[in-house]
Amino acid sequence: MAYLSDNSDNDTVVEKAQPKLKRPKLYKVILLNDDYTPMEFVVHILKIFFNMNQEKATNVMLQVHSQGKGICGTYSRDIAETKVVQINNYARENEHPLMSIMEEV
Ligand code: TYC
Repeated sequence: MAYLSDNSDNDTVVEKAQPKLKRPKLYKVILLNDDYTPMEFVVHILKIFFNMNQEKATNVMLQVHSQGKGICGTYSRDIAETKVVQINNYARENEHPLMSIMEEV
């Protein structure tokens, strides 16, 4: 959009207004530690839901294990919500208490 700015000297000045586009919010998908889920199952989750290789998945799993939680990735709201639901359902189907949550970046 364009508009005429104040012009005390009567010159016509056309300026561009800033386009009013807001960046979509981003959400971290976070894995929480627990005492029962086997380490190999957590590594498996990180590989299938976040496309991590063995080394990366192992590092993230150990970070969650030692720090209590860890970031798996950052996504739009819809993608983050879907991942959290799928991970929590998959863990439950396999009878593990593993939990993921999402947090706004
Ligand atoms: N603490 C678990 C164990 O000792 C392993 C684990 C890691 C569980 C990460 C959950 O998100 C998790 N078997």
